[in-house]
Amino acid sequence: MALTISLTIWRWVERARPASRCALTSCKRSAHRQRGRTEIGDAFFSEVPGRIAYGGPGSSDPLSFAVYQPDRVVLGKRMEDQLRIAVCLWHSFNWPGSDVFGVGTFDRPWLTPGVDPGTASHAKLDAAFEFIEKLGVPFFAFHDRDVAPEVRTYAETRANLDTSVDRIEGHMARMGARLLWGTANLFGHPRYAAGAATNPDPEVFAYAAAQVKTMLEVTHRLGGANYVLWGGREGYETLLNTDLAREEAQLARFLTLVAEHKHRIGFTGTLLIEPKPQEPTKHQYDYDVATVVGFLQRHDLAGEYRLNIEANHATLAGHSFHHEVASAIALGAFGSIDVNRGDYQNGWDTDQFPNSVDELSLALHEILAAGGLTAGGFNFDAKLRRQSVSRSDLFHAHIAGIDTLAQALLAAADMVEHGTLAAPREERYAGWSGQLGTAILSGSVTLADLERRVAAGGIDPRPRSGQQELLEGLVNRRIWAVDRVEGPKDADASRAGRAGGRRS
Ligand code: XLS
Ligand code: CA
Ligand code: CA
Repeated sequence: MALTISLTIWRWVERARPASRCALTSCKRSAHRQRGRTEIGDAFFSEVPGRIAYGGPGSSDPLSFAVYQPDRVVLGKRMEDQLRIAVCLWHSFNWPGSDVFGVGTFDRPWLTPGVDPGTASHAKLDAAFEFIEKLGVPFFAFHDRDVAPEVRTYAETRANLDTSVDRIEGHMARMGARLLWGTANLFGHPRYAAGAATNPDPEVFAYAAAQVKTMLEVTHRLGGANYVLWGGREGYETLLNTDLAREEAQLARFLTLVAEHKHRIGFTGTLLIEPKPQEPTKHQYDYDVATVVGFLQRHDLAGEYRLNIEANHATLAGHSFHHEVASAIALGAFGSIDVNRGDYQNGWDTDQFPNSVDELSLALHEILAAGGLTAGGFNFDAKLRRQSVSRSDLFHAHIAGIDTLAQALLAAADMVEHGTLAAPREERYAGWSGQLGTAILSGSVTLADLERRVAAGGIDPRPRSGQQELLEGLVNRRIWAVDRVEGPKDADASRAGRAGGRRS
């Protein structure tokens, strides 16, 4: 019985191997190429025969984009370059669909216990890159353990990681995919139960340092645009056993070492910290944007790190996503986005795919108004619901999320072009450009000076409307007015597009 199961798995894994390993598959692949890249490989997602193309809002084909057009120019940049979309390898390929009450529900053969780790990791990577290529987005992101789960020794795990990175490099070269960010998993293994850098045991700090050094170098080797540090278990379960001052100093030391190593190896990507207020620990030190920026400034690290803001983490912190993005921009620390959503009813980190144009439009408006993304992107750190067990569900989730993002981009660009919020904001603060405002800000007046002016009767301010409802209405008008359609408008465009789908 056990033998039958492992043989079935082995056969599946063999089928999932890339074309270059099998003469027959190679022949099929070149035939596909000759047919205009209608079909990509024959591996895992065979239900989706080719690249997802733009079908327009009228298309009845759910495997087409209704809004996202990589080449459509929005505020002077291609949509693809404005959004810099990434697929994450952990939720989509390394999570079986388990929860605290039940086992995995998804069809992810490489996660089946007993499969040789190397073979499983290769099958996983091949499926992941097949997905990314068919979805047609430019970036991906991964943790070390997504592609090389821990085995018996550090050396063996490291060797497996190197083999996986070779394979990733091959896929990147083959299809032009790019790494938005790399990161190290410093939270899954039991050694990290009490944190990594903030652990009471310096040996755990050292182990975490080894992992980050390795992944920083891997990210550098793969040309990654950023490196992310999410404070996995950097926090506490109870203050009864916790020395807050020590743990803050340890975390600062760790982040300083990381920044030093970045410069030592010549990595030019951006170091990003990802705030989250709780989960898995009761209290996480990187609570929210303001907390992290304060920490960085206290330890003279503000010039080294920016922030990766996740929508669901913002809501867990009791903020809106809009607030966290606007705060990071205002504090000069904005870096990148993990795009997803939570559930307002339960307060968990549900990591659902985004579906609200209204919410994303406001965050995107802040980003565009500040000049748009540079090294950052929109990483789909989002996961399917456990009942979404079809392979095609992963496509439907990403397509719907990407279209939401694209529609929000159009609305945000429209607001920037119309000065919908910039003009009223400027008018609201106009007094600060006048004689009194500039005198206060330049430090040329004292409290006593100001009191004298008020007492002399020269200053008698009247309340003015904040115009909130007016602005809410104006924002909605821009969201409703935006033109989703450019280029082919009929439903058949999706099929035509798929037949000749280009990689952009
Ligand atoms: C978990 C975080 C994590 C980071 C990467 O809540 O979102 O997935 O993005 O380690
Ligand atoms: Ca995240
Ligand atoms: Ca999350």
